[in-house]
Amino acid sequence: MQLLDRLTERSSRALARRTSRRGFLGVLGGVLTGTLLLPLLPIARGQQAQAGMPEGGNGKNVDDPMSCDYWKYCAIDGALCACCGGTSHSCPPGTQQSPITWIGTCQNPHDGRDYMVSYNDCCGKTSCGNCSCNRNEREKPIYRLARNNDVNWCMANGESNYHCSVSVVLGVASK
Ligand code: ABN
Repeated sequence: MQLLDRLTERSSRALARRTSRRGFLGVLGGVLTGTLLLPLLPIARGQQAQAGMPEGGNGKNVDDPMSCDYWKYCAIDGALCACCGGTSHSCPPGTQQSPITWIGTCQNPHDGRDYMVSYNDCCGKTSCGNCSCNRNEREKPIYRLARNNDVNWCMANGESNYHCSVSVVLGVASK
């Protein structure tokens, strides 16, 4: 037998003596489970945040309507309509704006003034799911309904499916 063959056989037999089938299956199971669970770890969500679509804003893209950091979104909770075929203040085609809303007050970083903002839900299509954004500045508990953002305002619409949320500036808040 060739030298290489003998060396390979000897090292394979030595490896087989040192390891058991059960041990090998245990390690293999651990590796497979770890691989499956990896996407669920917080690392994945952290990367999404760096891509400009955080769950809550981080103050970096205050002028970008497709970013949760956009200044008008300071009290929004939902999918941004700007990422769903609409704009920051208009619903995507095929959806209807909810007539009842929740109201927030956001400070415009460019002029330092406070603006009243209406957060309307867009209704009539299944959830868009893009650019999910949850910011809660000056939000009030649910018993102050019009100041709480965790409500499906499509409930008053004929078609109560929630699709996404817009933010409409109503005016400057007076001091
Ligand atoms: N107003 C946004 C929203 C819709 C459905 C459920 C919770 C929050």
